[in-house]
Amino acid sequence: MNDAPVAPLPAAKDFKSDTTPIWCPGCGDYGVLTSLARALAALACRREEVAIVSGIGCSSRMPAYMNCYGFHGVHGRALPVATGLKVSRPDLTVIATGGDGDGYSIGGNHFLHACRRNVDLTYIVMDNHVYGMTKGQASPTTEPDWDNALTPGGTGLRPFQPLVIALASGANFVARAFSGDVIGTADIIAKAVRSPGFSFVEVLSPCITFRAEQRHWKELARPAPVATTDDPARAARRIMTDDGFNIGVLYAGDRKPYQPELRRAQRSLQELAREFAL
Ligand SMILES: Cc1ncc(C[n+]2csc(CCOP(=O)(O)OP(=O)(O)O)c2C)c(N)n1
Ligand code: SF4
Repeated sequence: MNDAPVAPLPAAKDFKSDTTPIWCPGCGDYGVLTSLARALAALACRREEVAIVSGIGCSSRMPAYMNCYGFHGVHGRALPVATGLKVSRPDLTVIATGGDGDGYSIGGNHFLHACRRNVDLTYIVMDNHVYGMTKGQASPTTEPDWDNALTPGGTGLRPFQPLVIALASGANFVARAFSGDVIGTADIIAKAVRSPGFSFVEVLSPCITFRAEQRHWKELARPAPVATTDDPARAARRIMTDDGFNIGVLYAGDRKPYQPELRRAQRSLQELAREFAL
């Protein structure tokens, strides 16, 4: 009989690392970090069972601030890495995190196909409608008339509709959250992780440095006045006609997640390393 003591489950604070975030004071991403830690504790996860995968950007620094497995990778490539990890280690809870630039510009193609594949992952995008890390360029979700030094007069381009695109591409769970509501966001993240298949959580997360006007999002964000639907067309219609500030789980479906049968590796790691040695 194994009498080894079972370690107590980690609390939310245990999911935060000792690394102090270098985000600007007041950045919305602090709230998302706290929500993510709360959600994992509420889900009774153990630190060694969770992996956070990201690309590049202020929001993509998330793995460094979490105390679990993490992979801070290449710009726009969080989802292919997370997908590969989940299909080869289905026992892990895999969460990809990043920003609107990372996920919808350079990573846009991967976003479509991750929704379509429906691997059992959660993807959290901290959307601030700007490239924060590279000092304020317009992103795919930037309003067309956002006038700044880099895009005088605004881009004039139609903004990307991430939630509708996720629905059309096959995501099995689609939600919108607001970083200023830490408890509500934690609840939505927990539901996303519990939901089988690809779960997409768009968190409105203000960049107070390059989009100071986003401080007003706290007055605009409110619970969606409608219940979660399992009809993607209805969810898409609602999202396309709301003002972008309805918060909650907007769609939850029942598509079977994609999980290929695990096979034994054909090559050893040493063999592969030898092949790539310079
Ligand atoms: C291949 C490549 N292209 C461009 C960059 C420069 N770059 C770094 S982060 C970033 C955009 C980040 O914006 P977003 O994902 O919205 O994150 P935020 O900083 O706003 O959280 C860009 C263009 C890069 N690191 N790698
Ligand atoms: S630049 Fe914007 S997104 Fe980046 S840390 Fe500062 S407030 Fe946050």
